[in-house]
Amino acid sequence: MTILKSLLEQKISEHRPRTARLLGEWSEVVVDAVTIGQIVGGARDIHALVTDISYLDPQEGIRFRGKNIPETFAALPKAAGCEYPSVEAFWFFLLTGEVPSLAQAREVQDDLSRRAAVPRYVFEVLRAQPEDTHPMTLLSMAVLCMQRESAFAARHREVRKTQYWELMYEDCCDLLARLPEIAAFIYRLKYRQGDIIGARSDLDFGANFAHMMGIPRPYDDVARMYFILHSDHESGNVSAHATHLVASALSDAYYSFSAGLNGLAGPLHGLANQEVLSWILHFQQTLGDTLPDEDRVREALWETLSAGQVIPGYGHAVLRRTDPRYTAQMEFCQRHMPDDPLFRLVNMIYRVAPRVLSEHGKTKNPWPNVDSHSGVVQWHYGLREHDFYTVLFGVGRAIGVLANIIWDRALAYPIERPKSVTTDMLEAWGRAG
Ligand code: CMX
Repeated sequence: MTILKSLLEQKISEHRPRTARLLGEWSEVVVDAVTIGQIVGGARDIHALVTDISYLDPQEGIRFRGKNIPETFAALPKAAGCEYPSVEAFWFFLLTGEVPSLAQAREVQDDLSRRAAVPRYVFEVLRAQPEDTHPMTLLSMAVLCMQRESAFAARHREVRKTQYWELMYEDCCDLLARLPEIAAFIYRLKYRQGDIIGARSDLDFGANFAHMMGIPRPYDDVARMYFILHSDHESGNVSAHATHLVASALSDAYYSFSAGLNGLAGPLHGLANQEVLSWILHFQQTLGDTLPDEDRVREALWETLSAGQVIPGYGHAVLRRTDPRYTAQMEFCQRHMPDDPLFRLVNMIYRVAPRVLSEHGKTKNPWPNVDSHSGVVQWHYGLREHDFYTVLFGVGRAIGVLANIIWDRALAYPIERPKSVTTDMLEAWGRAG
């Protein structure tokens, strides 16, 4: 057994009594009240889910296992010559809450490498799709068609419920390990005339992805940074919640993650990073190469708002400040590409948009989210096909949601089934005050 799996087993057995106590002693303790506004308004802010993998504070942003983004990057081990920790180190950290040594991270890398071979039929399924199929559809399809490989689906009836997590762990590791090759295949099939670059088993997750994409250094570090930043954002966002919801029916990791990807493909969620780039490029086309002044940016923002559109990459359902995932990418750009014209334009928009959105007066959060910066970095390193950007988000998101569904099975969380009511009932409660 790997160190990761045995440590995870230990953490799970230490944690189980806590869940048992919550259910046994404190089950009836009231945590939250629910208003009609929340019932009609997308369950916003209702405290109704539990995860220990990450927590999102509205002011401070995300913490992974208690560490904010700079603390996470500083704490996790980095291989020689790398600016960012490996995805493998981060996977160990999310699953166990413990910072691995470089050797432990390397063991995860070897384990994932052994699992990474993508079945041939996946490539055949992808090649068979019409040329204009969206890359997110291809990614979700690739994940879904591997469902026949699921160890959980095949064997969960043969084991005790307390062992379910082990089958889920096997599936999640297999699935995670295959994603870089699947994503890079989709990219090169669609945008590089099918000129596929084979995987290398000696490289970590980020470096292997960069290699298969055909993009030189420092894109390996861009990939590590990007996947870690997009991994998890607690449990209520659409992709995490959809994955958890589907898994709660004892559906396996393939069914569950495919569902999460389908949610990520919505323009109000992950697809926003594609929309941001389209919006900025459209704006840049009308201006030429010159950096616009603040008045021109303000005018363009108002044009979008007056057309009844949202400003993509701004606003958030939980956050009420600049997203620290935005800041982390901005700092990367300041170090590596300070003079990039798109980076300078994004900075200019950042100076103007929060004020415009505040004047517009609708959004509760006028500050940028992660999606308003992600495309700039990708564009700079030559990845200019922006309908691919959400696939990158999806590969990163796998790390968080797959860690979550392993713990869901370990703690035997039941099938999710909130109660719905009718409009008549809400009106009656409304009238009664
Ligand atoms: N531009 C214009 N209007 C905005 C806005 C924006 N960026 N963000 C919110 N609003 C509007 C909403 O559309 C809503 O208007 P209506 O009352 O007419 O429906 C109003 O402000 C209130 O919305 P809110 O409570 O502030 O935000 P929600 O929790 O409902 O929605 C989000 C959150 C992210 C969907 C929304 O801010 C948005 O559409 N942003 C643009 C798309 C985007 O960047 N999405 C990516 C989010 C991060 C991610 O998940 O990847």
